[in-house]
Amino acid sequence: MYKYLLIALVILSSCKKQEEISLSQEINDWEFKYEGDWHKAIVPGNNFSDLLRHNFILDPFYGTNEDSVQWVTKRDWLYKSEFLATENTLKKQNKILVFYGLDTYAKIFLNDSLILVADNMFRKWEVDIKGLLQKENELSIKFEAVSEIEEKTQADLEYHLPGGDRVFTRKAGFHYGWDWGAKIAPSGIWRKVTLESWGNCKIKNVNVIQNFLSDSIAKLTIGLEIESATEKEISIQINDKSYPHKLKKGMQKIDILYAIENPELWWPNGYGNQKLYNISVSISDENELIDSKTKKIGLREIDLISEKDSIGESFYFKVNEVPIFMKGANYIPQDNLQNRVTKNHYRNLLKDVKKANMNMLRVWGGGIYEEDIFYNLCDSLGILVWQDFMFACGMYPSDSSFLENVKEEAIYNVKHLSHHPCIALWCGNNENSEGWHRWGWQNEYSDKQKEKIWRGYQNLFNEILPKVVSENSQANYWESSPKLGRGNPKHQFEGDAHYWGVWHDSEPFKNLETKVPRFMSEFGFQSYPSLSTISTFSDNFNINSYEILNHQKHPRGNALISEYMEREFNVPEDFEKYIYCSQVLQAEGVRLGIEAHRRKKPICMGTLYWQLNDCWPGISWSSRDYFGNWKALQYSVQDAYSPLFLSIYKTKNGEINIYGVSDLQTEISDRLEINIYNIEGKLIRSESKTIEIKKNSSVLLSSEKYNLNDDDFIIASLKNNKIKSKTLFLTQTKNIVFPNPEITYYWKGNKLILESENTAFQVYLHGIDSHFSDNFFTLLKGEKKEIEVSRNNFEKNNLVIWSLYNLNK
Ligand code: BMA
Repeated sequence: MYKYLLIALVILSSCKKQEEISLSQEINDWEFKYEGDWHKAIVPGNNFSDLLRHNFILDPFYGTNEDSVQWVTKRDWLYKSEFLATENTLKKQNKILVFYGLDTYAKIFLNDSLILVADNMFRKWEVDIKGLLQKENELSIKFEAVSEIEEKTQADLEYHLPGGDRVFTRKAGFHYGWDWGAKIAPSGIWRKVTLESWGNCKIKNVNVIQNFLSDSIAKLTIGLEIESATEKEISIQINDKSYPHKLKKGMQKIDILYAIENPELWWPNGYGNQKLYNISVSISDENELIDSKTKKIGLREIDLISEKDSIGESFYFKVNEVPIFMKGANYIPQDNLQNRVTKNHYRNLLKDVKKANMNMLRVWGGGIYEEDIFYNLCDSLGILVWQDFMFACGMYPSDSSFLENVKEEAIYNVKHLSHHPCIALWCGNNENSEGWHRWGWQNEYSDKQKEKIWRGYQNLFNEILPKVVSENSQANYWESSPKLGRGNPKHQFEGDAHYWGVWHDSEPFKNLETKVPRFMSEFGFQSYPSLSTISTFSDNFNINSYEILNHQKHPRGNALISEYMEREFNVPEDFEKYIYCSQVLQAEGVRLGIEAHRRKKPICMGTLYWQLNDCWPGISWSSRDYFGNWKALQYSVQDAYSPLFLSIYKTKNGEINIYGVSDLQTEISDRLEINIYNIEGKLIRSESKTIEIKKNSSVLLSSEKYNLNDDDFIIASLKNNKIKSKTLFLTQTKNIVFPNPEITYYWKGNKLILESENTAFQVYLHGIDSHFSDNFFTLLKGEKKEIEVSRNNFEKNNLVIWSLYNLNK
């Protein structure tokens, strides 16, 4: 059935001569099949989501269903849609179909003519359909089974490449399964499709270059790419300024100088406002609008400072001349089925990122170049983006067609994102270089093969990609994260580092205090998500049940969690207490690392823990689970990333050191208070002194040896700024006998007021489906604490309150 575009026409662009019609779900019926009958489909989307909607497959996230859906990936899939073109469109001189995302090997037919063969999910494809568009049209797409094409490609190569067959396909790496995610590799039309038509002239691209920036003026070059079928006089309008111009025939680049007086700068979160300016460009002839485009930009300078120094080689970012300590996390895609990630998912996630005092996310190279909304929100919230190109943990082909394909992908994505003030860095790949040099990958190759593979690497990551970045943006480029693997002792002194001695090598958390690199771009520890999240995929609450084991994708994951847990805690037998304990373990372990990194400023200038989020409800390194629930780590990070911060720890020699760490741009003076309590919560010693913390610095405020019992605990605070350190214990939790805290509470509307008879540690509010403004906190004897409880529909009586007392009793 044709949908009458004449009636339901959605004209996305605002001008008269230019028309952009969505062929995605808003107006078009799509159908899909792999054999037999056609069934309704939703575009943008993918085969898994369409199959799920018809109940043709079981929920792949549930139980062990993941195994039962693997056949989907091994089939070819067909999608089709019939649509009518309007008289208006047909009359236009130029008509193209634009596919913003095809996953992955696709043959596209319009009215039975093959118009495109696509082979890269990260590219935008434009196809000229001038002679082919009719009134009634059928668009059909055949997605070929990825595995078959990969096998064929492999057969032509004399050796296997590290990373496996996935490296042949320009498709999200995590679709093939990762150590935190399921193997669910969808195919389909994953981004929108449009039919664009225009007369004889069109703006193809607008690029904004910042030539000069001072308090009084920002000098920009607005670069326009215009395609015109004829020579003609036009007027170019940039915001409220007009420029007459004579167009040539064909594609042309036009550079126009443009200035903004008294500019307001764009700053990362915590350093100032995120002022954004609209650059609206339009072209018209004889007073009629031909085409227009708007870019939202921010005025800022971001430099990656990587210079030899007395320690090794620095790695830090300067924004508007201010060296900025980066506080953040590694980000992965939010779902295997990207169509399920709504605008609200992006808003909620990035709101939480800002709330956690972060200023940087790393978009990791085994995922996707994110949706526009992601970067728009990062722009407006002040979250800098470390953007990996989509290459991770492998070596990639080096034949010319692969490289050409990748080059086009890079050009499109770099251009597409270049105006975003949030983009701080383009990074070539994740761990390919480390893998090649340190993971034994080279062992299986002859010298000639090794040379060929390494030359391919060099060509891609040291020539093609940096060239694309410098030709199409003003962003910084970095070849690989990390610069050096942890097998190379220099990793601690040069560039960025991934420190996985803690976790992969079972090293104690304490090692994070000594192995501090120049910039920690990855480190982390796993935990279980909450019981409510686990309940979505299993009702078999046992860490060794098939369902739960299937949601742990790291081969030694559960064993490592238990091993570390035994070091610190009396491992609980009760399943839910085990979850709680795993979260506290993760939160304290990662926090210890973050604090050490921040204390070492300016030698270390950033910490991005692995990993912020999940793509399914699994057991992983995330601080925020698939459903957006905060694990203990998310709360501890929010605190450990505070701009003004007290870090307390016990040195090897037994001193209690207290550092003041400030990301503020003004000096502060305050009174440091050090309170020591016994385990009953009685204050046994208190001292205070006046301190000063210089702007943007880290300083040792106090270093004392105290004669204390093992189960005493210490809290430091800054009186005027109302900053509190974490609660420092002097021994492992398992050695402490906690008194029953006897917490009482009452509700004041949606506010929860708590009070404790004795001191309670890691107070864990749960049992109701809600979000707590604070959780996993210390509640001192007699202290009253008010907690905001958001989300309305919860049963107040179901609230359960635990603390470390519940683990040890
Ligand atoms: C890092 C990442 C991922 C991986 C994580 C946890 O090195 O780059 O490849 O998921 O470690 O093992």
